[in-house]
Amino acid sequence: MVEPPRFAVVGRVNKGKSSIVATLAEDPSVAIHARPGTTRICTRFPVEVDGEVLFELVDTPGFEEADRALDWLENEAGGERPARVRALLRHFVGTDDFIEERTLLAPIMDGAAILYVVDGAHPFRSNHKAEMEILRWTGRPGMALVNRIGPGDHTAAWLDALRSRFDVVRVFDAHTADFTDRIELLQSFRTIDPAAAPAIDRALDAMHGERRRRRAEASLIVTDLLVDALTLTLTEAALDAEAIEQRRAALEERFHDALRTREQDARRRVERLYNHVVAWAEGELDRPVLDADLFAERTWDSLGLSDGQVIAVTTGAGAVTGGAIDAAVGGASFLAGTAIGAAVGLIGGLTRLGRRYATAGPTEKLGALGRAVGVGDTGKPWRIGPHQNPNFGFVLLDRALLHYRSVAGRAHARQDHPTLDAADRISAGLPAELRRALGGLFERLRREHADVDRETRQRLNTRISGLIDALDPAGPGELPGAASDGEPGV
Ligand SMILES: Nc1nc2c(ncn2[C@@H]2O[C@H](COP(=O)(O)OP(=O)(O)O)[C@@H](O)[C@H]2O)c(=O)[nH]1
Ligand SMILES: [Mg+2]
Repeated sequence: MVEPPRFAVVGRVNKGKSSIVATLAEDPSVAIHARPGTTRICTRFPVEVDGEVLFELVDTPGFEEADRALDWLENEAGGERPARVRALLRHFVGTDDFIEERTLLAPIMDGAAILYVVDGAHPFRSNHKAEMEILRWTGRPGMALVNRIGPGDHTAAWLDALRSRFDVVRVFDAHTADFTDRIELLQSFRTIDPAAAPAIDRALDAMHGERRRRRAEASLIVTDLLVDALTLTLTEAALDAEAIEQRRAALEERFHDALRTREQDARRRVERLYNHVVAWAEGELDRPVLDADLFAERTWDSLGLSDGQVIAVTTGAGAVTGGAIDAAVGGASFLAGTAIGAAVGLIGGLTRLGRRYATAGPTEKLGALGRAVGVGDTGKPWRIGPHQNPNFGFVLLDRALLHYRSVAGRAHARQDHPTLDAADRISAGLPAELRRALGGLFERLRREHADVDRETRQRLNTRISGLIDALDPAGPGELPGAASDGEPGV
């Protein structure tokens, strides 16, 4: 079996070495320090797929005394350059001299390739030359990465200085690098370390396979969420209509909470899939990762379909229309009945769609309020749900896709919280045919809520996986073109 290649990430303290390790290893547990740390040890981070180590990254302490170490190499040691570096490692064993240098050079002399990290936000200074020179003396293949921490930009000067000393020089941003950047970085190593090429090729294959597997898994998670949320019903004890009305707000909250929980669970699963689960500190896990709550008005104003598109989808699919007016609850966010019943017509439909997130059904329609399992008879339990708003599935889908895209494209070095790009109505930009297909499937789920057939689930998953593939920041595809069907966009 081929040894997995090893890369030692070296440079000065606080230049983003650990951040680069975190991003390349997809490991948010790498210690990243906002202030110069005093790590004096190397830590190895293996990159594995299916239990096989593909390559290994070594996080190292920063250079401290490069000038003096180079001076020693030049004047005190003898022999070939790599032999002199080895002599330095041996000579100071058990002393406090050159601890950082010896610690970071050890894995390199032991066969690791070099990833030299500099901060492009700060100027190149001649005292960096000693570090580069020592690394060159190791005789190991090396690549330099310019990572910018902060607003300054001295990248051009750095590139000049680095190109004369390293086989490959790249700009690599630990905070924004995505899967494609990581792949390209590995590919560069192929060219400078031919001995490692077969192992790197296998690593590249495995990483692509893993990325595909994750997309397929993410599609299933989002499909499950939609099926669960669109078919959700709760049962409330037998109460008379008056008692139900009094508890209306509480019931709605209970229903919404159950939906929120499902959404949160799906998000956690997607985050885990992409190794992001530990990025959120204890306690913060409960906080929605993307700002607005599922039932915040802001969410409904900026996601899902426009009212006009909803009408088109529902009429086109013969979906929510069709006479099931028995239990209209006026665009309410819960309870049985149709948000826009057959009799409602376009104008009424739009008015009702305005009430997207809160229950506002008139009291006289209370009979609909839970469409009791036995249609409102006292003495029988009430059924709450499924959610009747025809836009609900689209809002949920948009939120799931935005969350997925932000997680799948997120560098593991980042410690901030991702935010929702609320301006991005993904559903609204899909071709009308696709919107109608999705609307039809959503309606079918609502209708079959008690017993969803496999085929409906599979058809939904096919559509979702097309979207997931297209939205993978490192994925193979583009989203189907923007809507061009002349339907009202607002
Ligand atoms: N904005 C930004 N900050 C970064 C980047 N890389 C590292 N940092 C920050 O720089 C600081 C030092 O990073 P760290 O990886 O611990 O540096 P190390 O001492 O070289 O291992 C941390 O606060 C990081 O969050 C980057 O690409 N962009
Ligand atoms: Mg570090």
